[in-house]
Amino acid sequence: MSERIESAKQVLASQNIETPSWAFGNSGTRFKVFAQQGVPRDPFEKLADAAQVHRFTGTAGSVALHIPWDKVEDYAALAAHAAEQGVRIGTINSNTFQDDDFMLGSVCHPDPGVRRKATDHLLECVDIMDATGSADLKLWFADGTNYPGQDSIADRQDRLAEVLSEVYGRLGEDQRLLLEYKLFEPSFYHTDVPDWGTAYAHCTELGPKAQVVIDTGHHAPGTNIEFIVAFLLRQGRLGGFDFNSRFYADDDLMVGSADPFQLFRILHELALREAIGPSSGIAYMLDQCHNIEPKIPAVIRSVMNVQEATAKALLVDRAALEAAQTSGDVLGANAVLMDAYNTDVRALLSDLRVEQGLDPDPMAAYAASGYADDIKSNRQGGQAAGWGA
Ligand code: LRH
Ligand code: MN
Repeated sequence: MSERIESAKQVLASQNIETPSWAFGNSGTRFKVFAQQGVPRDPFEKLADAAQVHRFTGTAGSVALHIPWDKVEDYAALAAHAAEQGVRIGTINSNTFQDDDFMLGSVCHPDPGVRRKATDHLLECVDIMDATGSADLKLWFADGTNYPGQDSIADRQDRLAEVLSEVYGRLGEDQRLLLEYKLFEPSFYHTDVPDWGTAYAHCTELGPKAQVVIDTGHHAPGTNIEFIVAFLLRQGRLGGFDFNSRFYADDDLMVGSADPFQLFRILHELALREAIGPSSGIAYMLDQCHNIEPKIPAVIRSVMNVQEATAKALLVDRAALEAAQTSGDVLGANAVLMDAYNTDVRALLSDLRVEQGLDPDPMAAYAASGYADDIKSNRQGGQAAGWGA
């Protein structure tokens, strides 16, 4: 066991969980956005808040941006600011779901002029990647229909493929396109990229620089997400995760808060294939909204939840598991996994943090830092950041 603990610590020390700039801004539901005090007013302040998560966890060294929510005059200056804060700019997220012209779709819209507008936004996002040094462009499309007959499902796939091919052609040597799927919302009859199969098919059609992103909140209830993980890993098409959790739909709650066992099962499939560390090429990202809870502590807690699930997955006795699996020992195999899941890894992670020169308790350390009070008192005036929906 001690050997497994030491190798687990090495992998955990290499883990990076990318935080989303929009998690630090105001967010809510169609019913209400409850504004919070001290919320960032621009991308520079969002990066400063994200840097606090890295400061206390040591595991959140990159921050995903969302365009235009994080639009600035000088992206190189923003990247320099990130470096000063001890983090770097990661994935660039496009947004073709808030412009009035995109009511009937963006890249799948019947009107070629609207598709052109959407495509130009995606190409602008690649220009921003060149300026920030980002490798990944993440594409999620709200595109779909609300009523049967509203549009041709097949024609929309042709339109999507055409746009994706143009954007793919624009990517630089070391850049990737990450395609995210979602079952429904805001479209309620069909969504043009509704599931992993559709995303996978478009990615294989495009080429090796196109990979699939799994947002853990984007599946039908009861979906076995770890199967999708194992399948895409085997195909070499798993580009990344948008981690969050949900009880019902795309609730965007803290990862691991609704179903920590599911998160463990997902990390188990990744650990089995040594696909945890940065060398795996898998972008581990959070995609969450903290509608009623304080935002920076919520992101710190989320990073810790991923670390705990990862640590448990790395403690699985692989030899015993394989022996039980090959001998058809159903209960034995399940017991090996449950032993790891039922292992309390909090002491292991506290020790690791101390070895990394960090406070063993990131939540308490952040609370004691006084940062929360500072931003409440210093961030007076200006427009608090949000989704601007
Ligand atoms: C869509 C989504 C997508 C983002 C948005 C913030 O539901 O998961 O990843 O662009 O949330
Ligand atoms: Mn997402």
